Amino acid sequence: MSKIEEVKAKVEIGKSKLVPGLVQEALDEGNSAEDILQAMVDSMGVVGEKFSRGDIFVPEMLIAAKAMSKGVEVLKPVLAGDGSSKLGTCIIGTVQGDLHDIGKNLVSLMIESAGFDVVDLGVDVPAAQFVEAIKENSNVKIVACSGLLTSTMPAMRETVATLKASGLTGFNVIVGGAPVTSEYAAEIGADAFAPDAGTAAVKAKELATA
Ligand code: B1M
Repeated sequence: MSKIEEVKAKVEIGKSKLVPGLVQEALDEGNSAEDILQAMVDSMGVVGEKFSRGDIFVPEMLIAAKAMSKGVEVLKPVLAGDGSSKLGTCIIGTVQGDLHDIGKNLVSLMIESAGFDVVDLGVDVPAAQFVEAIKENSNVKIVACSGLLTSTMPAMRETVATLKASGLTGFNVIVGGAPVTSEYAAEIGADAFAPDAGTAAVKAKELATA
């Protein structure tokens, strides 16, 4: 089994103590950070499928998520650019009712690498808190909303509506997360949709420099 396959297998079964070392070994073997990250994202896909089938339950999903987060920590310095060009501030959070943060954290990392100062509001963020954060921080150019559950898509809609109705200007809203589509993003009035963290960073840069 290759190192990268080992990473994938150990994330799936939530071996958070082993994963960081394996990720480092996979890097040392010459695998790219992007390929290792993709292997871990694939693991979470498998975990999700097992959960859907009823083969595993929430605690197993949680430990797999923890293992992936530990692996991402090792990749962070490799994935992150120097972030030297300053494009403004990005407020990011997972919408209200939703506790998933791995995708949001990756988006945060990539947007920071693209040159933004990132203010991460965490998970389960009410619409009003996004608005407050824009008021409390200077030069906010991007508000990034993540959501992983179909049941929290209405919260994403409410967040975008609240941001647009706030009277505040000078920023664009990017939305994303597994159940979100470009059609849905357009329907709820978001300025952009991104299917993955890398694209979110590209769109954020495009919007902030347009
Ligand atoms: Co959750 N969960 N979960 N879960 N969980 C899913 C999402 C699910 C698809 C699993 C399944 O059934 N197959 C399912 C949702 C079904 C649906 O709504 N359609 C589900 C469910 C049902 C639940 C609970 C309701 C389970 C329960 O309690 N019965 C519960 C809800 C809790 C809540 O949020 N209120 C729950 C809980 C959890 C844990 C807490 C145990 C844990 C999360 C831990 C954590 O995040 N710290 C967890 C996990 C780990 C998952 C799966 C297995 C993995 C998610 C993940 O991290 N993926 C997930 C199955 C799956 O995704 N296939 C599942 C890896 C990550 C890199 O991908 O977050 O999609 P993702 O991010 C991607 C893109 O979506 C995108 O970029 C990233 C890649 O570059 N992206 C953006 C994300 N945000 C973006 C924002 C952007 C742009 C792109 O712009 C701003």
